[in-house]
Amino acid sequence: MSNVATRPDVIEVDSVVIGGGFAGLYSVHALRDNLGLTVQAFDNAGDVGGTWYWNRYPGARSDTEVNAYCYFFDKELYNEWKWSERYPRQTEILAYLGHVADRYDLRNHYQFNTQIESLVFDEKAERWRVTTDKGQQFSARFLVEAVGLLSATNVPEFPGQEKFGGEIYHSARWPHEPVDLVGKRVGIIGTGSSGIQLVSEISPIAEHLTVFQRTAQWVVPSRHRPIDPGLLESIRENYDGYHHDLLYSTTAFGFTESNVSAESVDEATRHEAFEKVYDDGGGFQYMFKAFNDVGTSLVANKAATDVIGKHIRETVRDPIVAELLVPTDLYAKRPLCCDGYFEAYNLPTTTLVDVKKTPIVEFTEKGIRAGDTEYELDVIVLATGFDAVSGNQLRIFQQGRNGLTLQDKWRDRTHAYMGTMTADFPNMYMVYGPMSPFTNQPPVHEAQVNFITDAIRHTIDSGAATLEPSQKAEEDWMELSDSTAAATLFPKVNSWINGANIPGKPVRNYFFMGGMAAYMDHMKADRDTEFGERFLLDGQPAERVNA
Ligand code: NA7
Repeated sequence: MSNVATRPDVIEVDSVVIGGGFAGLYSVHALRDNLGLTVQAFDNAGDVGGTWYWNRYPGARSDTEVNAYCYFFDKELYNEWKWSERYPRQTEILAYLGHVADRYDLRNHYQFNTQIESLVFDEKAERWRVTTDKGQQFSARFLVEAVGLLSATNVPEFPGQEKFGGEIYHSARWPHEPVDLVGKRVGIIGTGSSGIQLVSEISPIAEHLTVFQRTAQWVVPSRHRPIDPGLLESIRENYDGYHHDLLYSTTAFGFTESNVSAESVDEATRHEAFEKVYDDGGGFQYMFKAFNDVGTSLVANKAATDVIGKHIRETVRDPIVAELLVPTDLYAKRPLCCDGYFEAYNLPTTTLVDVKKTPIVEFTEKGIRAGDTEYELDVIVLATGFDAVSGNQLRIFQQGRNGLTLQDKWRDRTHAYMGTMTADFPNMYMVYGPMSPFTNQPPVHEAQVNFITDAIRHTIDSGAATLEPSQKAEEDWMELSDSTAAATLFPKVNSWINGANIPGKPVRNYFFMGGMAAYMDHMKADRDTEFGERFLLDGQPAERVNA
């Protein structure tokens, strides 16, 4: 399966790719087939799949409609793979990524079960020295870090954790062997995307489910259903047009986004429009399909949450529980959807614990003590999320020019150009690094890998050894990204989007919130100027090198 290096010395390759998810697999394909480079790829998982390799928890599925949650680089692939549901389960997405790895012969490039420990730029050789946890050393001219937006797990330590006599699992490190939860007393900590899917799936089978909620979430139904064959047919007929429209939208979710402001219509019209998208299901759809200003206008945001709040109160029979489930903050986190989530609280076997009022004091031998009450449990599930965006990158020691480490450079905040590069780290590329557009993932991964491929091709064609963004380009991109984020309501709410979920992490903007279409235009501008204005070749302004 892998080409594990057996020689003790340094192995020279053209490029190293880190990650075997959507982004990594396509990176290997593009570097090898579009640029003709030799590629050594790594993943710390046992196989391809990225986030879908790890997130095997009960109920795990994509909450993006699958017609936009897939690759587009090969129309034949798009047409031949048959998805079964509007929002596919983890098993189906993992099978798809396995199919892609086989179809394009990508697995052979990977060395699995391997953690990259350090990436050090050798300024003399103008190459990256890559060290693995197996003690191997590789030397590569180009690096592509496709390490995942939501991959480094957040595992809070609760007092007494070691005393607990039952099983503890993190949602994103779920075992490969079946975990039997039937008839068990299960506790779930966390009510983000993972937690709500777990609640919905586990509540009917557990003897008792106790949900430890710190912050309530605005959740709308997903409305799972088979894929509309008419939709797929229409995409097939207009494949390029559909893909173009997907990329030239705000969120790249593949549905028609509204261009109407909620503020421009009366209250009844607003209400009716939100009810309609609520009925059709989908989190991003709810936020972007009815109106274009839910994420930016307090009026629109309030109208959106009034409708969700009404539905929570109608669904949950116990009014005290219902009130606990209605959030008090703005609707400005990653929008969530899940079928059957609020209904789970009507089961006599589900208990909701508000850990803001009665904090988790400790894990005991028998369960969890929150406030004065001990909840007896057989299994505890930590659905506590991720050190998002920069977490996985910063877990690898990385050193660019002049001994500058990424750990130092990003200490106060992440600095990056277009989510794909960072100044002083030549020939180092990231897929969905910091300051990427806040969108559906697979389409932006492909677009970024194509951009990276063009940048590498330009470097090679120029006869230069290295390319990197200038400090000025990076500062400008940071400023632009910050201004797009400041125009939204997202900075006003704590979540992984702004780093607030991880103690000690800088609470800053980590995204370009200007939309996918604007992002595409920025990539085009760099291509049109042949990576001239905002880049350094061999450490010099590109215009000077080209002259
Ligand atoms: P999220 O969305 O970050 O949710 C994590 C949840 O865990 C959230 O409800 C947190 O409460 C809760 N949490 C975290 N730490 C604690 C502690 N110490 N005590 C109690 N509760 C805690 O992660 P997910 O895995 O659900 O989803 C992440 C993304 O993956 C998702 O948005 C999709 O894009 C895919 P809090 O809200 O911080 O009060």
